[in-house]
Amino acid sequence: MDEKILVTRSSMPSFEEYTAEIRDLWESRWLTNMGAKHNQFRAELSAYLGVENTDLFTNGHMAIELSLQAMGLKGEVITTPFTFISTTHAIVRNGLQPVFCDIDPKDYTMDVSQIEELITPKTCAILPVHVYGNVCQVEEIERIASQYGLKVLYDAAHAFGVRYKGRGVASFGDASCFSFHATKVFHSVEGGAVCFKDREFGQAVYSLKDFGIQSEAEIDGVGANAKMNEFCAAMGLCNLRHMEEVLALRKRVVQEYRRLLADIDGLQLNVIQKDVEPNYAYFPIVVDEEKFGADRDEICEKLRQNNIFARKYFYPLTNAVSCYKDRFDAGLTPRAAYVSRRVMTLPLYADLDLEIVREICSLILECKK
Ligand code: T4K
Repeated sequence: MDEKILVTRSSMPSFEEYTAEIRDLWESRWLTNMGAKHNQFRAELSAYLGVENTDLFTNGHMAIELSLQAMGLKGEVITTPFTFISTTHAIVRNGLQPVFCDIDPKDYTMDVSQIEELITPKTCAILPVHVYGNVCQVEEIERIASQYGLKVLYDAAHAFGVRYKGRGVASFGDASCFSFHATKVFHSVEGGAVCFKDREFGQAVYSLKDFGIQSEAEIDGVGANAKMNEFCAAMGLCNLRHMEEVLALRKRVVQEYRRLLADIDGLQLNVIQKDVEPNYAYFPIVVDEEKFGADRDEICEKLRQNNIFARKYFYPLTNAVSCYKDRFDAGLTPRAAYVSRRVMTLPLYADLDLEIVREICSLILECKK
């Protein structure tokens, strides 16, 4: 392959569409601190996602971190280690204790059958992740949370636009956080959002993203600066207009991967979940080296030699990274550890040529022994 094929490539509106969107910023000179584009983007997102309330942030990480803070939590948070490091960092940076639940080996989300045994008198919340856009078992999580009086904050960084039983995925739980990073299905260059039901939570999080400022003389929270600026909101407004097109293009890529890699002994493809309208965010494969005859790392290397850069999302587990050395025990989540050692995500983006998808699949199949 002459050109480098990376795991993803940002979708963008045309240059003309974006410059038209930002033109009035040269008139208003209002560039950040909850300007007109911020407010318009926020309203359009609530409508698109089918939720009552949305707030915007500089990135998905700050959405999670400040949402946890706004919930006023203390103690232990049950979560998954099979995620991007942001999820765990957000808990730890709030002075909370992550308690790791193992994953379901079929869809890689939290294994809900193990949640109750992890609950202690210190448990205050559950932070599940709709990993790869796969929807967690939201009904069972809701049942457990209401039985034990726990908050539920979903990390929905991968799940933009996903619907479950006809409902936007962010309408479940107390709140759900999205990432609008450039690598995501939908992006605003950098950006993030929280969708929520409770208005008091909304007021708290709105103030926390602006240093905890209530009014000029009243600062009632130890906040941060996590406001989305107008240029990012403008990119979000443009990209939102093209969501259907982007989803259709991504679907075409996923279908081609599925056609060529289905039913290969030793390769587990991402699950097709019942009642879920997916967003084709990632294409993970889990390689069983005994059945396939080659392991995940060999396949990654073979692709790399051919200028194709798949990624090992999510390896290592967040409970096994060096900054948490001696603090957590990845041995307590053995199924997550199994998947993490064997998973890789293949290149996937809207304008990925199907000819390249076919080449990637034949390189993978060449590794089979
Ligand atoms: N929770 C979960 C479950 C998440 O996955 C994430 C983020 C978060 C929370 C936190 O949300 P944010 O605070 O990030 O909004 C990337 C992203 O930076 C990160 O957003 C994402 N998850 C994570 C899974 O992936 P890296 O370090 O792997 O990105 P990088 O720079 O290697 O980029 C990957 C590929 O994307 C590149 O090979 C090419 C392409 N790319 C990259 C950039 C920066 C583009 O096409 N355009 C770009 O501008 O973390």
